[in-house]
Formats: sequence, structure tokens, C-alpha cells
Amino acid sequence: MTKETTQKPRRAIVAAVQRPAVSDLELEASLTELRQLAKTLGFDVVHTFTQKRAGFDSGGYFGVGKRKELQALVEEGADVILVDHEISPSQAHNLEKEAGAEVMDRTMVILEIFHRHARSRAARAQVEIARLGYMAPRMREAAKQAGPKDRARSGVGGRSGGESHGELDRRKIRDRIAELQKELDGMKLGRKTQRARRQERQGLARVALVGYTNAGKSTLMRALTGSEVLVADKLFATLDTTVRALHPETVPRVLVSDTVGFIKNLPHALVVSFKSTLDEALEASLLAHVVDASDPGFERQLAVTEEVLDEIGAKAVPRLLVFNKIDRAGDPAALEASLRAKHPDCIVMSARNEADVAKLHKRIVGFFQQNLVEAELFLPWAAQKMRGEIFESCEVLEERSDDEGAFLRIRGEPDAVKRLGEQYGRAKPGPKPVKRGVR
Ligand SMILES: Nc1nc2c(ncn2[C@@H]2O[C@H](COP(=O)(O)OP(=O)(O)OP(=O)(O)O)[C@@H](O)[C@H]2O)c(=O)[nH]1
Ligand SMILES: [Mg+2]
Repeated sequence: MTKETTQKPRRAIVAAVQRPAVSDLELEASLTELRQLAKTLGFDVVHTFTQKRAGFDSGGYFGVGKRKELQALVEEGADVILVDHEISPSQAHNLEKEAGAEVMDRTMVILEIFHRHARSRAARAQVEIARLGYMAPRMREAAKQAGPKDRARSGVGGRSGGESHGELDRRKIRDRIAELQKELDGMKLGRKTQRARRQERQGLARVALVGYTNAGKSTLMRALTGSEVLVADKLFATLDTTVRALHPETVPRVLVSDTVGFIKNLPHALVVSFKSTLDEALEASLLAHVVDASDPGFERQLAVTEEVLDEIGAKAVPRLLVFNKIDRAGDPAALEASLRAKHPDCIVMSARNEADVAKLHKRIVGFFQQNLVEAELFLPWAAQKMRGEIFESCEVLEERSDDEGAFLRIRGEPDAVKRLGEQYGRAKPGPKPVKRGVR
């Protein structure tokens, strides 16, 4: 690659076949998203190229005539064709040959973004497994196209006799996937014990921010927890789950997780491999589903997210629907009214508005406080060293004292309150009955 080409952004043509079942609106939304994905990869999108067709051409995705047109467009100046569907290795190969430019399908574009954005060891390994799985059949296709020459070269290097380049590469891919999988399994075990320890310590109340990519999850994470997670106007800016406590701190202490975003036609290999990243989310007692209400295609994004959540087994986890970016809507009041009519329990907000963030904070805390129970304790003066523990594990609603000790009215998680109630729940004669909400 010359210096010039590495410095200049690569020029891309965004291309799609529009099948009869796909409306113009849907096509446009999908292409806009592909253009955004292209931008995230640093491409300069120079053309959008579409064809209405009953189905994809089995040979080269577009029809023969259209492929010629595409070739002319490439000659005018383009380096890569981005196809808005997952296409077969042979379709990609033929299109590439005829149009004269590299072809990347939607899956490959998404895999490439995940590859660039993955930071942690686990995320890198998961993305590599998905990429290798995607590449394997494409390498088979390349080997097939190379034909008998490929076989003639066999027997060189570490290959056993008669094994072709293609076979060798496939074996290497299989071995590498197995190796990565082993590495991941090891990490998972480590994570599980860590998690078990964390849970024991804290008796966790957890909310996970989930939703379509770019909806504003990380922005809300920052606002809700005062942490410095990455926020970017890019697709899939976040690939690793981060966990922070809700700030200002609350009783019970609530942990918030920021998670990887969803997208239409998420490559299946990624759904599977990212399930473990999303495992954190599945452990939450509440999912705050964040939707970019300013995006014209938000209903579809909402539906896609719900589908993926179902697919990964999160159907039963309670949801709080959060319509974000209301400040960017053309007519915020009208949009808010229609959202409320359709989703009565939703929150409509802007992550940039402090009062709105406080409202979301309150709703989240409210959810976890629903399960809290209250009790009245009597703590003799001799047991005052327990005060620290009580104040740490519960909220003290009221405190009064007499000659013999202190009465505390507390609210907290059922387990903590029950434990304290068993120890100190006996009322001193005089004040009202001690136990409330504790068996
Ligand atoms: N106007 C406006 N912009 C917002 C709001 N919330 C987030 N943004 C912007 O939207 C873009 C995406 O925000 P992120 O928080 O990175 O989105 P995300 O959901 O974490 O995205 P991924 O990590 O890619 O899945 C950023 O440029 C934010 O500044 C909002 O309420 N109003
Ligand atoms: Mg993010």
C-alpha cells in the first residue's frame, strides 16, 4: 500500500439490492446506518448504488447489467464497495472481480468495527473467533478459485503431504478457534468466581443499560454514575461491559452496567460470542432499554433490541423504557406525547438535561426500593458497636433513645433487615411493636 492511500480516506460506494418486501423508507434507514458504519471505519462514502430486484443474483448479488454500471462508477473513483447484506463468498468474489474494487458485506463491516474497538482480552478473543468463523468459508472460496495450482504447491512448509494451502489454512483456523475458546473458558471461570465474591459482599441491586448502538447508553452511564466511560458519535463505541455504582449513592447501593450496543442483522457469530459480554446484563434485575428517540428509525431499533434480548434469554427481566435525545427531536412536545400514549411507563428525556437524569436516577432507585422492607430495632447501649453495621447495610429512617438504648427504624434489603431483626428486633416495653415487614 502506498503512503498516499494509507493517508487519504478510502472512498466507498454503499450498495444494496432492494427486494419487493422492503419499502423505500426501510431501505433508506438501512443505507443511512451502513453509511454511519462506513464513517465509523473511516471511509469516505462517495456514492449510494441501489437496484430493485426480485431477489439477489446468485452469481454476483446485482444483476449483470447493474454490475457493469457499478464498474463504471468504481472507475470514476472508489476503492471499496460496501454491500448492505450478508452475501455468499462466491457472490462477493464475482462482484469484486467484475466491479474492480474490494467488496465488504455488512457482516464484514460490523466485524471490522468490533475488531478495531475491542479492548479487553475477552472482547478481543470473542471478536477474533467471530472473524475466523466468517473467514473460513471465504478462504475455501478463494482456494477453489485458485484451483489446481493451490494443490500443486502443497507439501511445502509445515504441511503434511497432499494437504493444500486451503486445507492447511482451514486447519489453522480450527486450531486457532479452539485455542481462543479455551482461553475464553478460562477467563469465564475467573469472572464467575470474582462475580460470586462480589455478590456475596454486596447483595447486589443491578441495572443494565441496553439498547441500539449510539442510543446514548454510555452518556447516561456517565451522567448516572459520574464515571468517565467512553462516549463517541460512532457505532459500537462500547464493546466491554463496565460496572459502576449509581451516584449519589443510594440505599440499596445500585450498580449500573454499560453494555455493547445492538444493531439490525447483528452477525450471528457475534450474537453468540457477545452473549457472554451481555451475561452481565442478564444478571441485572432491571434493564434500562435506551432508545434514541430523535432517530427516524427508532421504532425498528427498539424492535431489534427486544428481539436480540429475547434471543439471548433476557425476555423475563423487567424493562424500563428510556427514550433519550428528546432535545434533538424536531417537535419534542409532540413526540413525547405520542411516546407516552404508546408506552405509558416510559421515561422521555435528554441525557444532556440534569433534571432528566435525576428523574431517571429516581425511577431506578424506586424500582429497587420496591422490595425493601422496614423494621424497628432496639439497640441496648452495650451493643452500640453494631451501629456502624446497621448504618452501612440499611437506611435509618428514624432514631430515638431512652435510658437503656436506642430505637432505630430501618429500611433495607429483606435479608439484611431479617438478620438484624432476629438479633435486635425485640421491642423494649413501652414503644410501639417492633417488627414491621420482618417475619
Ligand atoms: N443531543 C443529544 N445527544 C446525545 C444524547 N445522549 C447521547 N448523545 C450523543 O450521542 C452519541 C452517542 O452516545 P453514546 O453514549 O456513546 O452512545 P452508546 O449508546 O453508548 O453507543 P455505543 O457504545 O456505540 O453502543 C454521542 O455523540 C453523545 O454525545 C442526548 O440526550 N442528546
Ligand atoms: Mg457506548
